[in-house]
Amino acid sequence: MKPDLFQAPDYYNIDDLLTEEHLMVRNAARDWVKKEVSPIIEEAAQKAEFPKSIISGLAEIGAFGPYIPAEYGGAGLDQISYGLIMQEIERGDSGVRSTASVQSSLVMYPIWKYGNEEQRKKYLPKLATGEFMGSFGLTEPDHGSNPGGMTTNFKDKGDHYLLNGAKMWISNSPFCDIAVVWAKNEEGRIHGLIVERGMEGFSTPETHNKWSLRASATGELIFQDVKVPKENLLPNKSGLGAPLGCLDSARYGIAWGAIGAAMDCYDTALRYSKERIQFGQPIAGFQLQQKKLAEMITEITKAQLLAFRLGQLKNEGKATSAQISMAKRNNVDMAITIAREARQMLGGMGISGEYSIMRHMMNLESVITYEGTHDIHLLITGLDVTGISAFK
Ligand code: TGC
Ligand code: FAD
Repeated sequence: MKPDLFQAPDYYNIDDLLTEEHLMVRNAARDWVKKEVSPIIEEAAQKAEFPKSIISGLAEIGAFGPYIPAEYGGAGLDQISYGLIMQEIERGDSGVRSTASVQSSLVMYPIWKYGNEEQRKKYLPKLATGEFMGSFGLTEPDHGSNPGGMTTNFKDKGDHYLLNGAKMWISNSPFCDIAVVWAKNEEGRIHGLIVERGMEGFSTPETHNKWSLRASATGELIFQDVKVPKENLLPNKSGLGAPLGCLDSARYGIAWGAIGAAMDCYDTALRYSKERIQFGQPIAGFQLQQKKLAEMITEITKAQLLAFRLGQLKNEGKATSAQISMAKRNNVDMAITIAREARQMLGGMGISGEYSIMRHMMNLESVITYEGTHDIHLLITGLDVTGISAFK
């Protein structure tokens, strides 16, 4: 892969809106990605391997639990810092950002928000350092967009719960130490359970042959009469709103992360187009190429402003789920469109692993699907503005 010469676009001087802390956190993540992710990520993606060697670095830049309080090992940062970290990591690779999103928003968040003090103390510090890695099991083979239909279930056996069912498409599953699993009790009420690797009847087979998110490990979570200790049930929230609340936090991070992937594609295409000579001049001088670049920087700037404002609302505790859906949907769509256009600007070189664009483009096919598909988020906005659900 070519050396990482990334220069972040900031057309509307959004850096002026950031605090010293935001800039420090963002720059630390940016430097780390350049030094530790860029040199290894292409090979990891080609081999379809999650590069475990970066786990400790992710922990050091605060990517595991950025907004979790320091008393539990988190970085104690605000929501804009969290977003900026996700942006920088996804600038490197969406799969690496996935690992951080799952760990922070889908594993640490529910333990912090819905767990008891013992659970927080037992798991959060180890998750923050990466000593424990987590996964989040909501999706099932027959229930993706409609998680409320899940069939994974647990029965009260007196001194323990007996868990049965299966989850699929689970990021981090093949190597996770713990899984936050959503399952129905005998009354059909959804609860979160912490399942630990090593529990009898619990297995995590890897899903192979992915053309997308190849540097992230994806797999299943299978439960065959798994005895889960009663103290592993998250006691403080139940119902579908519990997992969906975690998704709000992860979707917010993705709204920022997608900007990172788009910035990398734009920056690569801009540099390439100024250097690539055809018909005796740099292709950047042709109107058709300028149209692509001008539209890219316009869309990136709009996405940055959307994410920044959403971050302010989140910091104030005012961001609604529907606002988060809009930002996730818009920013991922923006990024995938830019990746496709940027790939064309590199001509044949656009499909080569010498450049990051094709990897981003393929990764974004997962990002536009997981955490709620593009169409599901549109329906969430539709419901919000009309008051009428078009899901069912
Ligand atoms: P609905 O009747 O609308 O809602 C059920 C209950 O949930 C509440 N609720 C929310 N609460 C918090 N945050 C949200 N975003 C919420 N959305 C809804 C709602 O108020 C209600 O509460 P209550 O108290 O009245 O019971 O549910 P529905 O069955 O009609 O479904 C609605 C729908 C389709 C929007 C929802 O289920 C959905 O978002 N589907 C998409 C599924 C999804 O996003 N799955 C993601 C799996 S995890 C993943 O992809 C991780 S990838 C990680 C990575 O690698 O980065
Ligand atoms: P389906 O729900 O079957 O949807 C198929 C199509 O139908 C989509 O286009 C969808 O938009 C459309 N559709 C569905 N319902 C409606 C409707 N009411 N109206 C209109 N159109 C509709 N899940 C986890 O729980 N944890 C993870 O860590 C995780 N990681 C993932 C990693 C990867 C790489 C991928 C690809 C997925 C991951 N997922 C994870 C699962 C992901 O959240 C689901 O794939 C996603 O929610 C969509 O579900 P589905 O694939 O079953 O598609």
